[in-house]
Amino acid sequence: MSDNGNYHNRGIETASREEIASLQSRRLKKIVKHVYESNPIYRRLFDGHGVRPEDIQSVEDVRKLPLMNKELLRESYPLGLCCVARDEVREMHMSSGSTGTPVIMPYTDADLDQWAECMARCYRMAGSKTGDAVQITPLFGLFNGGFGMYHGARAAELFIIPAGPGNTARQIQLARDLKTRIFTGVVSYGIRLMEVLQETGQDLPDLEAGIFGAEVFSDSMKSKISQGLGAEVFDIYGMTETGGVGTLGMDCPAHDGLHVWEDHYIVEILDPLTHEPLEDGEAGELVVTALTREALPVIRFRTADLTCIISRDRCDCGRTHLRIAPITGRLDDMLILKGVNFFPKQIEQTLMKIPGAGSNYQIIIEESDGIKEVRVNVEAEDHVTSSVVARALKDSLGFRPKAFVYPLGDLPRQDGKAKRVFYR
Ligand code: DLL
Repeated sequence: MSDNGNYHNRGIETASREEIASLQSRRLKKIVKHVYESNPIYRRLFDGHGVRPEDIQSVEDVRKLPLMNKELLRESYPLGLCCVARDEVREMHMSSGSTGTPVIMPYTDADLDQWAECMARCYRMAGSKTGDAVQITPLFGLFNGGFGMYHGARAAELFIIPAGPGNTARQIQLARDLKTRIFTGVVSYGIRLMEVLQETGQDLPDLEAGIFGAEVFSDSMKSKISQGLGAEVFDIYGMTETGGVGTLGMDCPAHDGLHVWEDHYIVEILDPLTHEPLEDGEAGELVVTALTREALPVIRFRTADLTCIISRDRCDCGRTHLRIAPITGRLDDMLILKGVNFFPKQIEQTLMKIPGAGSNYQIIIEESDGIKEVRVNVEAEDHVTSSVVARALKDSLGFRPKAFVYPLGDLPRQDGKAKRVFYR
């Protein structure tokens, strides 16, 4: 299916809006029937909402279906929502469950192909060509990042270096020796790689693209990593519940929003409180219906991720699949302080614009006697003072948090997704 140029599947990636809508309608009907007939939890959910598979005839009918959230997936741990026989399951991944019971995502053979297809489109969109070396740094394990990037790289016919995380000095050596063209990882790993390159005065002469995601990614952090690596950086999106990394898409070389693979997913943006649909351009909660997965297709899944639809027009890259804004944060990440609502991403965006500021930071919410204060710790070069940081934050947030500057390399780092917000 590989294509010349920057498409993995040119026909579908550039299909007209009418073709996409008609495909979505057919697939929605089929998937609703599948989950209803194969899983008692789905059947109860639909019956309780007074909707039957026959009521779903076109893509607009998606709004007749009930919403589901992470809680339902957790309650049905381990495989309660699985819609295929157990002997059809070939692989599983699991979300870390930092807030409670984990969620298991089972995959059939066809699901693994669907995942690989979505990921391969992302690789091609980032400019990779058959035989290019890709260094995959997310964990290979229950986390979906490593294996998803692996399955996709097989489909995109890349030369896979399954490095996993850590040992950055060795990763750099490998990348130089094997002429790595694409680095993939969680955003924090992109930062780590950039820092070690800077510390050791090395570069990666063959690197063309960095594909990073799994964490909130401000534009200023993105351009900083791009400069540090000397490569174009892409923001890749996906989650365990939709089938993993890359399933929901990535930005293209036009870098004007993330293309969502609409032949595989219907996305809606809803008001998080009223669940009413929002207009394009209005920010709200992303709700996703998986159209082509077999083992556990989520239906109107409330992701808790905040974004908006930027455009449904054909993009400069030629693709027609709609574009969403980079994720602002999760609903539960919103901080309210001194009457101001804000997301950690705004703090990141501001810090990364301060000349001399490093890439590692922490946001600490201190609460005493019901009064909340925010303290921002950031690594920076010697000439950056805490008052410079506090002033920059005041200008963007509207109130002045406490700011503390640490020498570069002093704040703790962890493998995998970085923890940025701490409560005391
Ligand atoms: O983080 C999948 C992934 C792996 C994406 C590697 C990109 C790279 P989960 O662990 O299930 O899966 O976490 C999913 O992470 O609901 C978002 O809140 C957040 N997230 C994922 N990608 C992005 C992104 C993987 N590009 C949760 N920007 C999602 C912002 C992201 N947040």
